[in-house]
Amino acid sequence: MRCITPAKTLELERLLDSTGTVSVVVHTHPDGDAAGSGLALCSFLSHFRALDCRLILPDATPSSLDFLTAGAPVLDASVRPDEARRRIEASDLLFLLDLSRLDRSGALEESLRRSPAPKVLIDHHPGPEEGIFSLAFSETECSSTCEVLFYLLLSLKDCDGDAGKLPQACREALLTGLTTDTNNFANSVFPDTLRMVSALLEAGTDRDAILEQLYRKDREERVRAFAWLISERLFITPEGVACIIVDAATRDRLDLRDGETEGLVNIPLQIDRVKLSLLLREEEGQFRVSARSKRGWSARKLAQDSFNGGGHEMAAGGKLRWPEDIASPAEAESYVRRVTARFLHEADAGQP
Ligand SMILES: [Mn+2]
Repeated sequence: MRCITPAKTLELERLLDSTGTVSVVVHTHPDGDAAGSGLALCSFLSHFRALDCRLILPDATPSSLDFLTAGAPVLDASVRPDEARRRIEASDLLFLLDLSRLDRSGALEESLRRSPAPKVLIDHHPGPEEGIFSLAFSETECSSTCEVLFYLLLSLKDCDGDAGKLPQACREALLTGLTTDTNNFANSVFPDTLRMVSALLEAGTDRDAILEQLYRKDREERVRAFAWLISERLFITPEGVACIIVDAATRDRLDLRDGETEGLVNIPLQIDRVKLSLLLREEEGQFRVSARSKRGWSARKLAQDSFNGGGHEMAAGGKLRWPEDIASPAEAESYVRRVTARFLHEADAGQP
């Protein structure tokens, strides 16, 4: 992996040798890759270095990840904000994982900016923030932050390239993040991604058990809600943009809990004529937007141009606000129709 050089690995060794209290911070609405990479790093540092390492989550993980977080050194800053702030202040080394800019850490941003501790970035998003990280391991041509972290951990003297030396909890967390970020190997799979999986399986990591936890433990209400939303709320524009809008009343009526719309945005992409898929869900007085695209169309550009966001080429996100972007939530559909029609006409015009 290009972002991991002997000089940077040495610098990380030096930072780890002179630290006692470590905190790991990930992005808001932590998914399998954020929580998985954070827990894998904590597991590694406490196993090999006996460091006091805590994962600080800006808010809760979805219940599908309970099997990872149960019993782990995790602090949810939305539940215990003062403790999270004090913990960051007391840390002499900070890791930022699965985010490229500090504002992705939500309410933790201010404490992080104020801290004089060295900050190490490990991430796979484009455009890392300049001037804030002492050391950055940032690579976009890979599956996940877990993949960057895996190759970084192997480069340290503790395992000397042998994945079999990683503690079991570390290996499981790494494979979990890789699995969720690739949508179970449907996207962002590179040769090194499969080499990593081979090494983890050879080391005895139980992939079937992870799949069972991630994909076969849903609440019945969630599966029925997906079916209802696809049947009743999905619209597809003449240009081939699929969109599902979940307002707060609908979410409550369907009893959809935090994180339970994860994955819904991918389903309309199964339809032949759909080029781009959008999911808008109302949260804290705005719509959070997820965008996915098929090859040849840029979810990232659409999120940048029209939804105050960005991300990966085919998997991006953003937000739609009122009154800034639309007059009221009821206008979300007409906004989506208008901006995506323009976007696709411009994209078609730009194609050879
Ligand atoms: Mn990720």
